[in-house]
This record gives sequence, C-alpha cells and structure tokens, in this order.
Amino acid sequence: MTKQALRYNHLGYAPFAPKKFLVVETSLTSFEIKNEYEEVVFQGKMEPKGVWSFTEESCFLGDFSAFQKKGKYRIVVSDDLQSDWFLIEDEWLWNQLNANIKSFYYQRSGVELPPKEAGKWARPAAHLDDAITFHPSMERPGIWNAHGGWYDAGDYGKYIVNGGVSVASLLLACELYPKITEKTKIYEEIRFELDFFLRMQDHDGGVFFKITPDRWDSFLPPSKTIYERRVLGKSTTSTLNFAGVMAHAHRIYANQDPVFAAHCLEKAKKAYFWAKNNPNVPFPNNTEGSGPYGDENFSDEFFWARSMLFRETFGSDFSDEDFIKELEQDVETQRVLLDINWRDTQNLGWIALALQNQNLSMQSKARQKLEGSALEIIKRIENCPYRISLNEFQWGSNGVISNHALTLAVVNFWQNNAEYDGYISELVDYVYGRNPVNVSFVTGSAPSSPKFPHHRISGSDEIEEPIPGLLVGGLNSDRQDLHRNVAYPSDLPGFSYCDCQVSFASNETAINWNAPLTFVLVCLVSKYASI
Ligand code: 9MR
Repeated sequence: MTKQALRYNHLGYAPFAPKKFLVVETSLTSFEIKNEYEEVVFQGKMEPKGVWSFTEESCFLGDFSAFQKKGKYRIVVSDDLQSDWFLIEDEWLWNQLNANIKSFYYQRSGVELPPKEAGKWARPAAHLDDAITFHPSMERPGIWNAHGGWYDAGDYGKYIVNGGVSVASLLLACELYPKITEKTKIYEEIRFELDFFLRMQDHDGGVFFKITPDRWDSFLPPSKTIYERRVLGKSTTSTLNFAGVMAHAHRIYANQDPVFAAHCLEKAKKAYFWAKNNPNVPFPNNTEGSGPYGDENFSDEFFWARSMLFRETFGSDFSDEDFIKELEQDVETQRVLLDINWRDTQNLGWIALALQNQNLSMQSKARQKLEGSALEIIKRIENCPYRISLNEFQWGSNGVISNHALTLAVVNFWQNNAEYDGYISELVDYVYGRNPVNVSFVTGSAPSSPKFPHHRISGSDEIEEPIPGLLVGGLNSDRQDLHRNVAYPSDLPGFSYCDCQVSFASNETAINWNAPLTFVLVCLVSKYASI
C-alpha cells in the first residue's frame, strides 16, 4: 500500500534525461537508489514542494538526474516505501514509440489484420464502408466509397476533424525528426489514413464530416456489429481540416512519392476553394451513434489551411494579393494556445508559419507567439508541486499534456535548449506513471497500465490483454460517466480516473491523444536515445 505514495516513471529513464519522482505525505527526507545487487548507487534528499490542491497531497521531490549509469534500479525511501524495478536505459523510448505507432495500425478499419502483423490481435476485414449510403439528413441518394481510415477511439466512428489533427501531429513529427521517423512504420500508417481522407472528398471539393453507425455499437468486434454505417456532412471545418492536412502531406511525401504529393496538394486547394465558397456550413449535429465534434468557429481552421497552403505554394497560385491579405489578417487576429486540439487548430497555423522562411516577418511573429506558449507551459510546471502543466483535468487530459510537450518541442526546434528537453521528458514521465493514480496510461506498457480500456475492439476480442500502445484519456474531473456507476477512487479532482470499461470519460483511447504522444516520443528518441 505504501508503494502508492511514490510517483515515478514506471518504465524508466533515459540515462541523460532528468530523473525526478515524487513522494507524497511523508515525514522522511532522503532516498537511495539501489541496484539489483542491493547496492546503494545514489543518495539524495527530497525537497518539499507544497500541497497540490487537486489531490490535497503534500508533495516532496526527489531527483537522481545526476546518476546516469544504465541498469535496473529501484527507489528506496524506507523499508515500506520503495518503487518497483525500473530501467535506466533509452530502449524504452524506442519500444514505446514503435508500440504507439503500431496502435494506429490496430485502429485500422475495413481491412484484415493478419496474424503475421497483428499477432494474437489479428482480425478479419470488416466495416468495408466501400458502398454506403448517406444519412437521411443529407437527402442525397446513391452510395459512396469511404473505405479505410482509422477508427477514432473506443467507438467505430471515423471523423475527419479528429483524424485531421492526429495526422497533422504525425506529419509534423516526420517533418521535424525525419532521421527518427524514417526508421519506423509511421509513413505507411499515415498513408492509410490519407487514402481514406482522399475518399472523403466530394466531387465539388467539400469533405464529408464523418462515417458512423446509426446507433452506438455495443462492445462487439467490428465483424459482428449490427448497425448500418453512413456518410454525414459536409462541413466547413472538415473541409478546411482536410485542406490543412493534405497541404502538409504534400511536403512530407514530396520525396518518397512526388505523384501522390502533387495529388494531395491539388485536393487541398480544391477543398480550400470549397470552404471559401461555403464559409459557414455547420457540423452535422446527428449524434445517435457517434460523437459530435461540434465547432462553431471556423477562423482557426481557415488560418491552418491558409498557412499550410502558403508554405506549399508560395510564389505560385497562393501568392495573390487577397490570399496574402487574409493570411496577414489571420496573423493579426488569431490567438495562440498551449495545445492543438480537434476544435481549436490555430497552433497548426502558427507552427506552419514558424517553420517557413518565405516570409520572415510572419515567421518571427509566429515564433514569438509559440515561444509565449512554451514559457507559460514551463511556468506552470515550475509552479506545480507535481511538476506538470495542467491546471484543469478535462476529457483527454493525457492528450492535452502530450500536446503541451509537443508545443515545447516545436519551439525547441529553433531554440535548441536542453532544459526544454528536460521539461518534455518530465511531462512524458507523468504519462508513464508519475501521476496521482500511479498508472502508466499506455496499454501494455507496464504492470500498472490500463487493463479495461473503453475500447470496443479490446473489449470484445476475448484476448485478456488490451490492444497495446493505446494512450487512454486519463484524469477527467468532469466525470461525464458517473451515471454508469464508475468507481472513482476519491471525490478529489486529481483522482478522476478509473480503469474500468464503462469509464468512457477517463479510460477511453483516441487517436488525437495517441498522436501527440507519438510526436513527443519521436522527439525524445532524437534527444536521448542512440539511433
Ligand atoms: O475528445 C472529445 C472531447 O473533447 C469531448 O468533450 C467529448 C464529448 O463530445 O468527445 C470526445 O471525443 C469522443 C468522440 O466524440 C467520439 N469518439 C470518441 C472520442 C473520445 O472520447
């Protein structure tokens, strides 16, 4: 039981990364690191950090960053207060990166996952979606081919706006750290989703919003579900989201597959023109069998699409005066956030401008904005007894914290400050166990990982272990699933997590939470691992 008072990364620490942990509610002041032979290899003092209001715990910080020797160790505070074994090595970063990328493979819809690739999680092709009808709200006869793409989360829906921010984060990883991503299967995986995106574009350039079943499916495997799946949409947000992603894909695939890259750019332009002519088409608010992903503000999606298109087409079609004027206006009016999320996508616009050098004044403005966000994230970490940047716990807080790390990594691309790497690493420590509920939030990553995620595939495949590599949403103090009798361990907001299948508010997985974690793992591999 006393083990519960230690908060540390359950997987381990890269040799040159910070190695910080927390002890809560203790009167003890020092700790030791012991190796497999019970030898004390490091001794240190814990520093009081104050009470964290979310859990009402007094927090004490231990730091053994100075100890860098590879091996298997444990933290020992007293006979009763010790960690489990963990490793000081960098392999865990590679392992988790590959598991995380593979989780997108397991989310593939419409194709067989053969045992050779999927092991015991193999499954037959289902939800082909290659000849489906339109939702009655669309009053559109005929059928559509919306084959492929990833399932969004624990449900079997496929949503463009959430797929878009996820792909954008993965494309960004390929853009900033190609030496790492080239050693992974990320390009194949992104391509699978991009091919689905292309199928979601209507002949006029507009992009459908989502493919979903008529009612929420029960926890049945894809091949056994009963509801019919249909196309819904189009909307301004899904179309602009598509434009931003496809313009970005143009950049990333330009070398490997120039024909495909050119095709992506052409489709991105077509989508952008549709949105210009249809600037106010709302999302389809039919939620009988799917989530809404509702968004009434389109200006941030316009900014994302415009800045990406500007980067890809400067000097050609999009250098005309009106387009540049609109982009300049975006630069004057858009806010900057700490994260990218499915509703607010302006940071993707700022990132595109920060990484281009066709217009240096826009580059400098974008960099300043993002640097401001990075400083705010760091300030929050420094002021928080848990040394994290979250000051609220919403649905998908693990995605938010991963996204904060992504923002730091992007800024560090031009700042190159080793301290930033340290903050990124510490935010990742939270994901893998240094959190109030002592859970490594990625399935299959550690003995403490979620066993019962709200994930229809894992919950219906009759295999004990859930699909590995999936990041669950994590602490969510809004607890929208209380009516399902979720047994949260305490009423305090910092304990709003339960590893049970019904907890869709804290224990679901989603591609838009996994994707920033993939990005951040790529970054940490580039900083701390041997290549
Ligand atoms: O991540 C979404 C969260 O921000 C919203 O508050 C929530 C309720 O609308 O929906 C979340 O997204 C879910 C989507 O609607 C359907 N697929 C599962 C997603 C993750 O829970």
